[in-house]
Amino acid sequence: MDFSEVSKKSALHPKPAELVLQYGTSGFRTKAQDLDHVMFRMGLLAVFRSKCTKSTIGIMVTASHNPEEDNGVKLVDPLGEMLAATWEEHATNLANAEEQCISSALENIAKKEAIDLQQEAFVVVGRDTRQSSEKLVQTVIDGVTILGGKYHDYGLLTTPQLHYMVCCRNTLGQYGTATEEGYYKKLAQAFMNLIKEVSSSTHFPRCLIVDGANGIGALKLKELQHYIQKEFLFSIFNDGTSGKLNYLCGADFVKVQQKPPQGIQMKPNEMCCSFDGDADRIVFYYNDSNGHFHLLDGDKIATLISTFIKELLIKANVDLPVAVIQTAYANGSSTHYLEDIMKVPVHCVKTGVKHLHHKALESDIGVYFEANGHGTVLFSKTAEEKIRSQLKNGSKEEKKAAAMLQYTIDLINQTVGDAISDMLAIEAILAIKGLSVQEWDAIYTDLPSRQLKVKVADRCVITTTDAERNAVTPPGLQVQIDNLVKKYRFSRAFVRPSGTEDIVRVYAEADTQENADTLAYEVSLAVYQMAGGIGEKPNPHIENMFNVTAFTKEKTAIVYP
Ligand code: G16
Repeated sequence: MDFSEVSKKSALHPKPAELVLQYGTSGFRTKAQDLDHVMFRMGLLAVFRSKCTKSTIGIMVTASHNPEEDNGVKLVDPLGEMLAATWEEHATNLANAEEQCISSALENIAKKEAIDLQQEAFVVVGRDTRQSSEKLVQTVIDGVTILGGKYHDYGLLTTPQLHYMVCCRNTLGQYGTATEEGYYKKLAQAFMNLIKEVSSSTHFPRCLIVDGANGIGALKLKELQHYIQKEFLFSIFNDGTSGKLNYLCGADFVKVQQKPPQGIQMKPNEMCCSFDGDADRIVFYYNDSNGHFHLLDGDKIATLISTFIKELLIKANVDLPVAVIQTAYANGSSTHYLEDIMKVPVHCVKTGVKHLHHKALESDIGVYFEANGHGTVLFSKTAEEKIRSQLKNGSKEEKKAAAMLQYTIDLINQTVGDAISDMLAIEAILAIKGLSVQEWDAIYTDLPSRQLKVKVADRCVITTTDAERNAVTPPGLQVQIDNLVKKYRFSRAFVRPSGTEDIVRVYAEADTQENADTLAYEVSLAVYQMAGGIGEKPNPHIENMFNVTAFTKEKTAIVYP
């Protein structure tokens, strides 16, 4: 095929000199002004991927939790999952190819993947509320059309909504109807079916305070409200009408800073939640009567959901294994509770939902959540069939539990972590189990933890192994971390280069908040000194370290049985 037209068009979307980008944890992400060429080229790549898989492919323009001035792009594979790892290399090569090499870069991919260039291609596109997103979508469409691909532009969507659309289209509607209305109706119906089982009507309507991170999630939640009016009322704060996207609000802010977002009104003991900028993450929290902040993150969500599913499986008399997938960020107490109390196998994988999703597929029921609130549940075909069969053949009680499992399957967005779907699932589970947020929180007590960021000249100097729990390079860093960890009880720490921001992330946990904070500071200093730190040196006063502005209250030490 002659790619000369592509080359001509590509010249209108020039690559900034010397800019090299990597397909990171979740696609490309950097300052919006540096992304025009990437968007065009990802339009091209999506057409190739569509031809190769003979399926619809999705492109989401978003930088999720990053600041407003950043942007990014995520490619969505046929069943709504993240782009196949083998294609990430093609994406990186294409994004970094010099202008005169675009044709040969495309030819290489076509050859390597044996792409039938005559095959039709279809791409669906969505975008978040960032100012830069609309223009960048136009550039994506330029890339798609120059290669003869057809497209549908959904306009404003949450990232999980786009994943859902892709899956619906490729399963010919089996997964749902590929419209926003289809999405809302599916979730609302499943939620209402599930809560029908709640005996007392005093639990309704459910009311929840939601921090929309000034992003797309707030808009979409308002649309969902029409479908779910009587059962569930949302008070949405940070809805984008005045504040700045992800600024002092949103799931990432709340999780990392361990404090409530600005711009919301919290009463004591009232449950609140925060979405991130593209609504694929959620965390819950409340202030107790003494004003102490309590965070219920992805680990607590995974524990509650897996407990609920396990209990229903027993009631339905369906024998299916449940596994939980976590990352190194999972709080030690959660892993201990899941493995030793709940007796659920737990697997630890690298950060990035693509890794968790992949591992979860190995289990009949795979519950995966990152501590940052990004996650979902995957049910294998076997699992779905066994549950359906019990719907027909079980006793009355077994049928009821099987029906509830079926509604849970419908409620959960199995394509990717989805703040809206996860929010409904948690609300339904709390109502069904008659649990308050305090009772949910009390299932286990988190070990105090701290996350920090360190700026270095080149974050790639840090490489890791063992699901990112051990640093391989720079030499000597891990020995240093090990020595620091030995100073504290119940302690653990690791470092890894972020795949979405130009920084190194540091995580530490220990028996007290003070020790976790000190350990995080000491490890940050080691990173700064041994991995080429730039800018201000890490500061022993955590509140002075960038992006961390306050201490959290002292938490009690954990004593394991
Ligand atoms: C993305 C990924 C998540 C990951 C997060 C942070 O989230 O989808 O799996 O945990 O980035 O990644 P890192 O620590 O490498 O920067 P989102 O919500 O920003 O798309």
